[in-house]
Amino acid sequence: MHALTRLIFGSLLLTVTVCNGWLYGRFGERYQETDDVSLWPLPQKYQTTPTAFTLSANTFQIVHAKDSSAGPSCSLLQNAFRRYFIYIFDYVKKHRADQDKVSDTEMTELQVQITSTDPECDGYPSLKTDESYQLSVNQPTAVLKASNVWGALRGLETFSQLVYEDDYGAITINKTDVSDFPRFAHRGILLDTSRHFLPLKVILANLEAMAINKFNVFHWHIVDDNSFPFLSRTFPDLSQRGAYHPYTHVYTPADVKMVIEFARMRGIRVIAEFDTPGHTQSWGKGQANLLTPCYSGSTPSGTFGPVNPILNSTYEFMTSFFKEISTVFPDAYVHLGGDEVDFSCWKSNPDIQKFMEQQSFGQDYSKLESYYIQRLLDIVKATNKGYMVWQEVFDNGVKLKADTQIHVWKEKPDYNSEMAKITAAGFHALLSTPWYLNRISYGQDWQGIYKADPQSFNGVCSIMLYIRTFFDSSGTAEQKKLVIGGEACLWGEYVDATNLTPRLWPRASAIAERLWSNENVKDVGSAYTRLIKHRCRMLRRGIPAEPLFVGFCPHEYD
Ligand code: CP6
Repeated sequence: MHALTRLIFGSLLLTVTVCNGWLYGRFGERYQETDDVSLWPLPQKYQTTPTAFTLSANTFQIVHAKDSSAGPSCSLLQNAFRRYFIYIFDYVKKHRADQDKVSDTEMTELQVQITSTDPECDGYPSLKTDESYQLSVNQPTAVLKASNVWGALRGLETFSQLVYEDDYGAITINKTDVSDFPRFAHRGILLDTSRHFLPLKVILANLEAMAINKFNVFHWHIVDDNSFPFLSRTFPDLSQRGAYHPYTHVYTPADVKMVIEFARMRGIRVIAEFDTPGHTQSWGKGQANLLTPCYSGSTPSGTFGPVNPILNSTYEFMTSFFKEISTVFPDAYVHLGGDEVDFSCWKSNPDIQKFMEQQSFGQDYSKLESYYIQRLLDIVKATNKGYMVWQEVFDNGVKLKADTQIHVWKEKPDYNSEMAKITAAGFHALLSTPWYLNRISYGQDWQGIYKADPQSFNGVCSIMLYIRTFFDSSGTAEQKKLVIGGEACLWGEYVDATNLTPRLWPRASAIAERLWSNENVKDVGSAYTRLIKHRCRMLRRGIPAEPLFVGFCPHEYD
């Protein structure tokens, strides 16, 4: 396809997007878009030129720079080099024979230079990880600089996105400079493996798609009411009796290890959620006396409610259980849920009623919920983990550790005021309300998803914010700093391996750009053009992402 070149100067953007575009002007960068290149999510800052170089699979290499602190013993990088080499050349190999045209403008090398003394090859990414990188594409070598492997992974993805096929089918990259870093540190996707079991390969395929979109947190909503697929070594009966199937529909310790390592290789944290005291029906099958017996009148009805908060045995169980969890999942945070607790069963139970009286809780069952969560938080704190919780825990006034992350999901009250309230109280907040991808509707719902912003709770545009912060230092900017990011949620009631990937992609990509790119990047028209190409790229990489609208992809039936 003809490579139409458009040059848009930063100053033009300044006049077009009056209050939002000023950052472009200040950086003074200019854009060149071709029909073939499309970066997603858009880097913070980049400058590209019409000067084109060619790449050949027989000569091109991704190598460690001489002065890099990482070398061939860094298996994380070796593995990433191979992945991106294949993405750059593999589909070409399949479909073209004559790729080795001699060229005097050939680019033969991408040098990867890790600048910090500790490259973190064998470590895990965290909330504090520096994911920034600088990429300079030039002939005969391109240089990718990052302080650690995590930034290098992001830069390799960007490099691979800059490569395109020119009009004659030659693998091409333009002279380009990129300086990039994420807007938010927490850019997550929630998958739910309780409503439907998700085979390991579906989870791994979506971790790969996440890396392509620069997501960095896999929020694993691993168990819930419907099934308990997590195989606990301490309490094997939980999955033996609580999973949909005791052997085929469980995640063994080896499976969990594989997910964590596959994610680590892509700079993705795995945060497991063990949601209590509600959403725990499946726990009751393998752990006697854990759930509250419900009563009808003065006799037990045979059904069970939330975790029983009045028994010591409950807290002894939770202590052993979360001790195991703290060793299985290396991330510094665990998600403890705490959402949607149904009080009717607690209300029906005479022992609970007696306890409510003793504690002077009156008829306020949210006090009982808080009592439970408070004790649970102390248990988890003792395992040296930080915790995330759904917003109800904050709404109910539970005393929380200062570094607690509050996860906003409810429609009411509106998420902006909830985000404002949480950050005003000094807690870290992350947003999911507008990003419930399990909800579907006819048309281009990605646009509304794209427009939502975790920091929209204060000020309408950046210049307003700037003026406000300048004259009023009462904490607005401080509040915004407490927003760590957001998560796309794909709840599993209507989703299994057959429809998960196309339902998630490219709709989650809209969230990826919101959470990575500069806050000024919000033009839906420009996003549409790039997202169509990004979706075609995902198809080419084997991810069955659904179409945005009518049209076709080059290579779609190759
Ligand atoms: N499961 C759990 C769910 C949901 C939540 N928690 C949920 C609520 C509303 C919608 C979708 C999902 N299925 N454990 C809420 C956080 Cl629309």
